[in-house]
Amino acid sequence: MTGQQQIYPVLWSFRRCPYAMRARLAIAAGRSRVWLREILLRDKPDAFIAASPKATVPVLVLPDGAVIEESRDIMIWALQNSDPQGWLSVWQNDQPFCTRFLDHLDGPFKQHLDHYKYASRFAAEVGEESRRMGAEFLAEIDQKLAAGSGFLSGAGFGLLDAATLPFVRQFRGVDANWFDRRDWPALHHWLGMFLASEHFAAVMHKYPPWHVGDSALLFPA
Ligand SMILES: N[C@@H](CCC(=O)N[C@@H](CS)C(=O)NCC(=O)O)C(=O)O
Repeated sequence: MTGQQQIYPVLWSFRRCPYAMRARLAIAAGRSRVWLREILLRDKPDAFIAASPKATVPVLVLPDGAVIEESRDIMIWALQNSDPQGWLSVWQNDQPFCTRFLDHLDGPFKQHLDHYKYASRFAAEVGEESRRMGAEFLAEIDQKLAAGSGFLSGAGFGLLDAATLPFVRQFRGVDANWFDRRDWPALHHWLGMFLASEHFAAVMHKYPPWHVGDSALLFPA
């Protein structure tokens, strides 16, 4: 296995992590190939921590030893390698807009999502308030989708859609009944299409956690 590991980068991943999902989506869309190493966040392998002491997934280790440890950078790396579906065009057309959008998504929105999701750890009103604040961003997304092509990335599905949808899915998962009753038609359609898509299915296979000595697992399969 070590000979083969020279050929492809290693992606440290966790199936249910939305950051890791967006990285896998871009890798699969770009038809790059990586050796996938699934980990458990509660039992991180020493080799993972050695590769990236910050110890968050996803992490991509390139054959030359370079380490990419931010999900957006992994997406961009994958799509700069190969982008048959034009996912990067939104980034190439307006990088400042993409950066602002992703900063809001990964910053305030993610924080509201976490407070909403883990509301029981906070005072009761924190969950309610976080849901309200998160919902403001979701309503903006609904309007953007409705006003444009039905996607966040210009004419078609692309970088911003793939970067955002795993988090919207997670927000819905907290209380699907509440979510499905919101008046966000374009957003419901966009999320529904994604969840039913081959793109999504292709990155959600279940893999056992990696252990030293395991044979290498090629992703996408
Ligand atoms: N900014 C990072 C965030 C990644 C992140 O926070 N991932 C979570 C899992 S969803 C994680 O690894 N947390 C570390 C832990 O739970 O120990 C990125 O975009 O890649």
